[in-house]
Amino acid sequence: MSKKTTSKDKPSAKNAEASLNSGATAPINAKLSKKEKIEIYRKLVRIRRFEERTLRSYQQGKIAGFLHLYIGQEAIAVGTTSLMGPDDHVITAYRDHGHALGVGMSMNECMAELQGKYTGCSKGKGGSMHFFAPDKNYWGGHGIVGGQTPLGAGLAFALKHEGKKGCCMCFMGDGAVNQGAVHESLNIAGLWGLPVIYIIENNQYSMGTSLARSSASTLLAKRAEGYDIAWEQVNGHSLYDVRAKTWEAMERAHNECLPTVIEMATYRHRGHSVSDNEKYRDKAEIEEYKRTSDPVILFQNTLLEEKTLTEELIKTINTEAREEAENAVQFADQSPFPPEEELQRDVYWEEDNPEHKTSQGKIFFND
Ligand SMILES: Cc1ncc(C[n+]2csc(CCOP(=O)(O)OP(=O)(O)O)c2C)c(N)n1
Ligand SMILES: [Mg+2]
Repeated sequence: MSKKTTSKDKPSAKNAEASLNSGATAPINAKLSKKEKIEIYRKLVRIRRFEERTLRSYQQGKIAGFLHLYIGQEAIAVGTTSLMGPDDHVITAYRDHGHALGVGMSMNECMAELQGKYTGCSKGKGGSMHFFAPDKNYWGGHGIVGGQTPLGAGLAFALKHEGKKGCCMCFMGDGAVNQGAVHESLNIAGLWGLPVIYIIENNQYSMGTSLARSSASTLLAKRAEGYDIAWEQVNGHSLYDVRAKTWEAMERAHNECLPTVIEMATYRHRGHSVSDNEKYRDKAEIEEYKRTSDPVILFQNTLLEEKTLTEELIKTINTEAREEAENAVQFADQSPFPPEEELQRDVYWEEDNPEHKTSQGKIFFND
C-alpha cells in the first residue's frame, strides 16, 4: 500500500529558510576573499544561464534524448566543488551539468556533448547524462539510479589504498536512497572506513513521486546510523551552509579517513526532465520555492548585503554568462558529429587496448 502525502509531509520552503546562512560565520566561509565570493557567485550564475540556454536548444531541436536541468539546486554543486583540493573527486547521477561546470569544465565541451558533437567531453557519445572529465577528478554522469554509489566507494577506496589525503564526493537524489546498491555502498564505506561523502540532493521528488510516497522514513541521512556513519542535514539552498557542512565532512575524510552522509534540502524548479508535464505538484509550491529559496538569488542578496556585489556587477556577470552560453551553442553548431568508426570505441577498454586483453570471447557480435 502506498503512503499518502499529507500536508505535514509536504516540502516546506519556510523550514529551509529559517536556518538559512547559519554557516556564514564558519571559518571556511569567513576566510573567503571578496574575489573568491564573486567567483563563486559567477559559477552559480553560469550554471543557471547555461541550463536556461540548453532548454532553448532542446526546444529548437538541437538536443535530442534526455535533458535533466539542475535549475534550483546550484548551491549544492557550486558550494561542494568550491572546496576541492587536488585529491578530491566527484561522481554523480544523470543531473550532472551543475557539477561539471562546478569542477571547471567548459560550457563549450558540455554544450557540444549535449548536441552529440565530437568536441563534446564524451566525444558526443554520452549526452546529457554522461559528462566526464577525469582530468578534473570528475567521474560522471551516471544514468542508473544509485549506480554511481558503489563507484564512489571504489574511488574512495583507491584514495585510501594509495595513501592520499583526499575524498570522493558521491552525489545522489532522494529517490536513489532506496536502491540496494546504496546500502551495500554505505555498509562497505562504514566497515572499511572509506573517505567518501555521500551527498543526498533531496529535491523532494523522484520523477513524479514525492518523497513521502517513496520513503518509509523521510529523514534520509539518518539511515547512515545503521552503518555507523556520521550524518548531517543541511539547507541546500544556502551556499554558505553547504560549504560549512561539506568542509566538516571533508576534514573527517582527509584526517580520519571516515565517511559521512549529508542530506541537502533543495528543490528543482523544472520538471524531472524537459518532457515532464508536472501533474504531480502544484504551481503554487514551485512559485513559493522560487520566491523564498532560489539559491542564486539568496547568495546574491547575501553578497549585496555584505557589499561584495553591486547591482552593476550582477548585471555584468549575468550578461557575460549569457554570452558564454550563446557562444557555446555556436561552438557546438560548428563542430562535427563523431565519425562512424568512433561508434565502437570507448565502449570496452580491452577492445581499445588489445595488448592488455585477457578476457576470452567476442565483445561485439557484428563481425
Ligand atoms: C535503477 C533505475 N531504476 C529506475 C530508473 C528510472 N529513473 C530515472 S530517474 C528516476 C528518479 C530518481 O530520482 P532522484 O534520485 O530523486 O533524482 P532527481 O531526478 O530528483 O535528481 C528514476 C526512477 C533508472 N534510471 N534506474
Ligand atoms: Mg529527487
